[in-house]
Amino acid sequence: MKLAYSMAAILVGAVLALGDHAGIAQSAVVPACDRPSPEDTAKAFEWADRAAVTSDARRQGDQRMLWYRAPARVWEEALPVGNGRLGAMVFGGVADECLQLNEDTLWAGSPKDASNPDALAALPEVRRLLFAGQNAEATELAGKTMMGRPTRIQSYQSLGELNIEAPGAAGASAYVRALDLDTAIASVNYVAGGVTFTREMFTSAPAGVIVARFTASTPGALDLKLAFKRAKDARSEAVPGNAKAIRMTGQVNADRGTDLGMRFAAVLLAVNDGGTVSNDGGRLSVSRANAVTFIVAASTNYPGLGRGGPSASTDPATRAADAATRASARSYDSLEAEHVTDYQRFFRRVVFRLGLPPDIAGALPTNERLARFKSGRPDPGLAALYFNFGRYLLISSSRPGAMPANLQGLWAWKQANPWNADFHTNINLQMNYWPAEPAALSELHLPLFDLMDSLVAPGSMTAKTQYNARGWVVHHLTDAWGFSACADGVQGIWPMGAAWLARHPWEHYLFTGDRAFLRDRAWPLMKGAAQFVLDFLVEAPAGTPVAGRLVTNPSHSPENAFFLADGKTQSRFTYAATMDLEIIEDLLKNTVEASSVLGIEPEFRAECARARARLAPVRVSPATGRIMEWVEDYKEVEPNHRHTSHLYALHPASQIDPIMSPALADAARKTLEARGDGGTGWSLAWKINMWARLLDGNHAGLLLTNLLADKTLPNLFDTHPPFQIDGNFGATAAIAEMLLQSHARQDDVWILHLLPARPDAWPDGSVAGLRGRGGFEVSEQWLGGKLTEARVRASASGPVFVKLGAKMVRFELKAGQTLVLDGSLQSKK
Ligand code: FUC
Repeated sequence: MKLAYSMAAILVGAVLALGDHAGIAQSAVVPACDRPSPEDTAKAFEWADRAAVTSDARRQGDQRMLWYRAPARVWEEALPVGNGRLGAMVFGGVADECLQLNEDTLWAGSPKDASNPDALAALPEVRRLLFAGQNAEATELAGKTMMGRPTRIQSYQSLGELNIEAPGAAGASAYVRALDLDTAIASVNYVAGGVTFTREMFTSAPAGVIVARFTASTPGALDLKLAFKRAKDARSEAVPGNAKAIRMTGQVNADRGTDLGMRFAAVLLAVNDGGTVSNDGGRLSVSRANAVTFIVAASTNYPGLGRGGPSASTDPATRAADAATRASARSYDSLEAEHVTDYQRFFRRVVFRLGLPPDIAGALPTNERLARFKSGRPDPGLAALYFNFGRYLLISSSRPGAMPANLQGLWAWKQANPWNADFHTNINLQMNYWPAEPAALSELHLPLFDLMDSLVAPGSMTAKTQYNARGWVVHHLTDAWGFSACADGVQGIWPMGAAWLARHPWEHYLFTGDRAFLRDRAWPLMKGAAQFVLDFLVEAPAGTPVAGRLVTNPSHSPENAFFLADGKTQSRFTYAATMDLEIIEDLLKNTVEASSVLGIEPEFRAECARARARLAPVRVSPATGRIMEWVEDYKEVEPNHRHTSHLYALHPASQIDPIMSPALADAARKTLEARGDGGTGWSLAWKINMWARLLDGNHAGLLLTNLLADKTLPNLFDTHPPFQIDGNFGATAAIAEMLLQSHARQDDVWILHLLPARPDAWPDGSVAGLRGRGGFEVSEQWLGGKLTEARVRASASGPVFVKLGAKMVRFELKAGQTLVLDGSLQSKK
């Protein structure tokens, strides 16, 4: 068996020349996610059943259920529901239920070209100063000339709250609040005064509304009062002509009277079984009902990504009322059935369980389970729950046609949120989408591509104005309005956002084999991002460590700082930060390959290849044996800094790999060891992916333990702190990466690496439906630390390598065929 992959990178002394990887000709592959795989799903349910504890534990504490014995006291204990566009955080209060509401287009601000026209004239001098080691002078000049106008963006906003009073519910017992990840339904159950009360809440994507059903075991026992609330800019009122409806309407920044922003509306409509419903201005009262279904709809006059400012012709109140009225004409059962079917077509593609009975922890409420885990008691099922929750969150916050998942996904309770709940492009937005392909949620990647499409026009303007470059650029963050300039502080002069984002449509192609997508959507985005970097790269002058090679200037290693050679002066600003070179290497390699696959634009392909051959190399420090983060072996101001940017080549890219480039992988390991095992939630999540790529399951498992124990809120949201959803998504991708890897090829044939980084703490488990590059669907079962069965389903005919430990076997598969393997990689059929 050959251990070296054909695309091996070459290590020359301590210098990496990132190798020339032959282009592959992918045959037409049917998008994997469109195909249900009943056979594999059924198999996984069978495995799951064997591993289930008791029916009671499955119902309550299973790896697909979050549940609690008390209402949420704070937002971070509430449970999220969402349909990509509309979201709610369900608090579950007995006498005071609260649904905190979000609509994913509700942003403050408006579109403006923030490109700084002074930047271009200053650029040569900024570059000269940085090459000359005058970092402070360069920082000062760039700070004055290159920052966006304005420098700051405005925030994604909470829509408000729906408050529900339930008088007479005091003294409740048998309280259970839950979120069922298999149905995407949040529920509240309790007994008060001998009556059993139940609530079920979900956000339907097909109906476009939030649905809440309140029932009681005794007829006429429901007495409720409902009202919308928002801190400012809104008013609540009765809906004209409908006694069973109220609404809240408003406009962002209405209290300022200037810089008026988006208009928004939320409508609540009640459908009661028995009793009466009335409204008193903005308050809805339900009296003596047997059951009642509430429909909440919301809308804004956001015109869509890249379509300019708020639309004057859209009336959000009418739109919301129409959606609510349509849904209210349907029975609760039909809305629920439609919602569950819609949701499960995504969720049930992957079934993942860890552990065998008796799973004591699985029967505990989620907060108690988390506390038990924090105290050091093992609970592998918690990792499976976290993975399942991560998939739930992506299905709930990123649907085709909606906005992409932001820093908080969809759920944000303030009008000015931490980091504006924006789209940060120096790690966070990309991390949100890491699970999309491997965790079989490929279509949910599409909102990211919509955002990228919408950034091409403003990003091209910024590229031209600030750098006189072709293509499109995005710096370290963006918003709903196409912001592409430099934000916040000088760390915002980081023109690599588009170049990093461009690997996402390429990955979408690699997983799905969708050539039409590659040609029509991925290629223009990749080409534009590549054009920008080609024009931005400059030759490092004589006297620099990489003289004669192409480098970026100015440059940052997000958002880290170093000491200059004097050991005292701090700087962040530099040239040729390693991450830039790795991003560009990856982008140019992928662009060359994409143009070969499509058979188009040979001149541009050659231009990319020429630049790629001249790129400054990634280097290993002779002093520390680590991957150098900057062009010189600077000492870090904060050695445990949260960003591990200079290991981009290890993950998300794959130029560093323990098999194809062992020396570099060793340097990456030393780098990770020096960074330490702590960090913000997302930082831990990134490092778990990296340890998985280093095939070190136990170290990956250790960091996952740290994430669950230290950076996980009671509702399983990841915390930076505060709450930031990237860690949820990053760790979900990392768990997939621990179970299956597919980034490597040998002789242009994909390698499916089974259980590449399984920690010892996960001796038993099963996963069905993970996806591998090349259009494969993979299921695995293992017991006592040994693979017992694997199934590989191909979406196109052709060869594949399957690897387990040191063994690798080549198989020829036909489209639609499922290969069933035993624990020695022998075909069972
Ligand atoms: C990046 C990180 C911060 C934070 C912010 C939203 O810039 O460096 O830690 O996560 O994004």
